[in-house]
Amino acid sequence: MTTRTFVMCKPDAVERGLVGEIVARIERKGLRLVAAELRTVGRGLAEEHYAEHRDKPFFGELVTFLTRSPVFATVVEGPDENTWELCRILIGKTKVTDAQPGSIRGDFATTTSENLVHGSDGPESAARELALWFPGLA
Ligand code: 3AN
Repeated sequence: MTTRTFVMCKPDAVERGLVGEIVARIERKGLRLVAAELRTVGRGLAEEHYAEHRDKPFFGELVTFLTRSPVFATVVEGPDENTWELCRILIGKTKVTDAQPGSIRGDFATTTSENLVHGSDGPESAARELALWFPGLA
C-alpha cells in the first residue's frame, strides 16, 4: 500500500540553492513528489508545526528560523508503509555530528539548528503534518 509523508526543505536549504539536490535524492531513491509548494511560513503555522518542542530552550529560535524566508514544502509518496522512514534515512540524523556522509545532513549541514530538511518521524506525525501543511490534498 502506498503511503505519504511530509518533507520540507527549510529556509537554509532554499537560501543555499539545495532544493534541486534534495528533491533529486528523493526521486532517485524511487519516491515521488505528489505535491510541492514554495511557501512563506507565518508564526502560527511554525508554532503549530513545532508544537512538540514548545517547552524546549530552542523553541523561539526554531520558529524564527522557519519563518525567516520561504520553505519548499512537499508531500512524498512511496510504494510501502515505510515512506516516512525511507525519507528519514535519506535526511540523516538530527544531531549534526551523528549525520552520516551520504545523507543530506551528513553531506551538507554543519549545525544542528540549521539542518536543511524536515521529515515526519512516524506515521502519526506524517498524518498530522500532512493535514497541517496540505489540508486540501485528497
Ligand atoms: P528532526 O528535524 O530530525 O525531526 P527534531 O524534531 O528533534 O529533529 O528537532 C526539530 C528541529 O529542532 C531540528 N531539525 C533542529 O533544527 C532543531 N533542534 C533539535 N535539537 C536541537 C538542539 N539541541 N539545538 C538546537 N536546535 C535543535
